[in-house]
Amino acid sequence: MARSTTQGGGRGTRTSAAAPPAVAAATDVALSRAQRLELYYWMRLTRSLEERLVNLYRQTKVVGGLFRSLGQEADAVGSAYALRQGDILSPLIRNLGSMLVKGATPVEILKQYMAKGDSPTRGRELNIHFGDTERGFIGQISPLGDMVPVMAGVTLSFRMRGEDRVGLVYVGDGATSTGAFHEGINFAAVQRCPLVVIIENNGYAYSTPTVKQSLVKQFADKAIGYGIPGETADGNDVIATYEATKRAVDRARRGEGTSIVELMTFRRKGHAEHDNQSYVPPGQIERWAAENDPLDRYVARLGQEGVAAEELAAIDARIQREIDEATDIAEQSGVPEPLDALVGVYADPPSEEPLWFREGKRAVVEKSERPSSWGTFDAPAKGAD
Ligand SMILES: Cc1ncc(C[n+]2csc(CCOP(=O)(O)OP(=O)(O)O)c2C)c(N)n1
Ligand SMILES: [Mg+2]
Repeated sequence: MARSTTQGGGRGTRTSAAAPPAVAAATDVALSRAQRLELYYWMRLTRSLEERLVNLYRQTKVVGGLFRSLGQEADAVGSAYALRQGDILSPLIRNLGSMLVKGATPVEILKQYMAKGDSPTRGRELNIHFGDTERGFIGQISPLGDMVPVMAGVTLSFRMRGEDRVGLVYVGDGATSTGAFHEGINFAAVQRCPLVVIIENNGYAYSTPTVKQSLVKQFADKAIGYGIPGETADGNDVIATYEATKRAVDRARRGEGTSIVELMTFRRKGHAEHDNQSYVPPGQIERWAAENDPLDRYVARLGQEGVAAEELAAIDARIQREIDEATDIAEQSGVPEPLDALVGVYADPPSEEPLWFREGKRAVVEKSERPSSWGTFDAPAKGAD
């Protein structure tokens, strides 16, 4: 087993999500100064882009729900940063940062959230439900835990083809209670799939706190049941997150199979923007914001390492410019065409000539213009049987 750290919690009572974990001293030596600044860029971009989405949501320009990763930016960015080009990750709704690291662009994200006709899924899916295997992120499906068996299959194919590639799948604390999680991770473990399972322990699944989700002390302890390494890391420390994930990624690439990495963090916003979090004990959100904000912590750390405040301000200004430009472009796009709903879903639409309901000529069109398999809507003639 790899090192398994535990934070907080007595027997059967895991309190870790209720209290910010202690700030651990990091021992990172591998990341260059440019890479450390890059980590800052991705985290700040994630937060600022979501703040722009909140503005658009309040202007009713976002179609559907808005899911925030406020306070979880380090966990998304640090873990995705441990992958190489060619590796594949499977994000969740709170992994905007991971997708940005893997090459998704702000303009795509904005168009997708606004369901524009030229968004990645042309309005057929919302928020960050889209994928691009070339860039290395696959489209998520909503049933919790189901991406674990999907990614077991993806990484089994890497292994069978002898490819030097690794997969990473994100699951929330809530998703660990599903059958799909268990079946997928067990299969990946026994097949020695090069898969890293990131459990984002953010304290809640909708309104259910982790203590009502599972009695394990840490979710990484579940690794014992699958015979694989498990490690818990401070998910609000981007360097610690990167390092823990990198250890698991390196093991997978060396042919040592599947691992669990549990990242301790906290969901500071509701499940989505509509959720007022009335079920969260008073003071808990404020405490995480004041004492354990991943960006505040990283800014303080970069300052100690000699990065000037002006350098970070220049990155912030660049991000604002990029988001403003992306918003202008996204706002100019139109809505999808109705027929886009049929294209590329299961099969292409029938190749027949335009049908009566598309042309508005129902009364004059013969029944035979419709594919026979579609049936007819004609009422029987009066007096017929
Ligand atoms: C099998 C299944 N059950 C219920 C849901 C509805 N649902 C969507 S997100 C969610 C909570 C997810 O919590 P968690 O896995 O901890 O992820 P988080 O939202 O905290 O990132 C639920 C219950 C679902 N999508 N799939
Ligand atoms: Mg959760």
